[in-house]
Amino acid sequence: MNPRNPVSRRTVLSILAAAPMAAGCARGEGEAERADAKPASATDTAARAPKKLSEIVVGFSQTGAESSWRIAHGKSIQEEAEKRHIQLLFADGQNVHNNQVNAVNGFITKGVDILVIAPQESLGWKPTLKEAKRAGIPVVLTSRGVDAEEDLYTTVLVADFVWEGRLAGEWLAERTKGNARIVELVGTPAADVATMRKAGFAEAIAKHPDMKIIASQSGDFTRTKGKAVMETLLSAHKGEINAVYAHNDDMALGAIQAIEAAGLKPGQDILVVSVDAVKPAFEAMTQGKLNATVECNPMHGPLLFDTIEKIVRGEKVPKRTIVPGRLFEREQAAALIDARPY
Ligand code: GYE
Repeated sequence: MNPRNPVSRRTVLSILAAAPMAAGCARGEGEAERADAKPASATDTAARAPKKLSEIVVGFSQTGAESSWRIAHGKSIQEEAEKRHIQLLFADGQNVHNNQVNAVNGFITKGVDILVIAPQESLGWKPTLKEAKRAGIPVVLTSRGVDAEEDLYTTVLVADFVWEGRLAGEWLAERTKGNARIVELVGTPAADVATMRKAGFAEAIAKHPDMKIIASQSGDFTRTKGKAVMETLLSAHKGEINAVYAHNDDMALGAIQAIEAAGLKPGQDILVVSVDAVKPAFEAMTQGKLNATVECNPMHGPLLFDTIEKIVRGEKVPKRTIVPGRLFEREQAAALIDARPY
């Protein structure tokens, strides 16, 4: 917490000052952020420039702490807020959608200046987003999107999740010469990222008639569930499985434990490919247990606060920013592991 900005006094100021900013944002939003739209008019900009950046309060609702990716994401945002002396109120949703909705509603009542939401689930946000819009509080989505009209939020910072799934599928097709019996460990099913990583992978393997998903189950993006699901599937499909596609590294790492416990060699008897490229995945790659991972960069802090600063200054921001990634194979891991930032 920034000692120069005690919440109690600031909250009152925020509520008073949020109104003009809100009116400007609510009006300009949908159009102002599109690349082809005209920038907000001078009047709009003036109307919504009420404060110094050091005076704003950002309310951040995080999904929870399900994965190494998520920890790095939250840390990047908190560190960047501190660096810029911007007050950040942090609410840990503990991976429960309603906790997040309640936290965000609380932030709106408090009168924060900006809402940052990393939504656990994509559905069920419309009433809260409408309320934020009515109160004139800009909403920045990070790490996942929501299923709601575009004018209900200002901008979204994500990766191309369909592309990630497709890349994992294409890699597996190449490695297995189009012949694989695959277990898919799905992320949180109500999250857009899981749907999209599933769709991209399905699209890539559809071109190969001998690539079959023999089981597709959710491990909720956690290592514990990834391991438990893999244990069950290994005994249900004894001797059949020769590849795992996990929607994140944590579930892949759990699956690797289950494969070893079953007396098999992950990375050899069963190929494992996942998404995120966190440091523990690089460790598994150096040990030969994970074959490949598609990078999904969690370091959203600098981009997020650049975006917030633009919004506060009344500048145009794109409706969607795609954070780029790439695929890493285990052969590259040893040379790169020390430089991995997360
Ligand atoms: O890949 C996974 C996390 O939303 C992009 O959520 C994020 C995903 C990430 O728990 O590890």
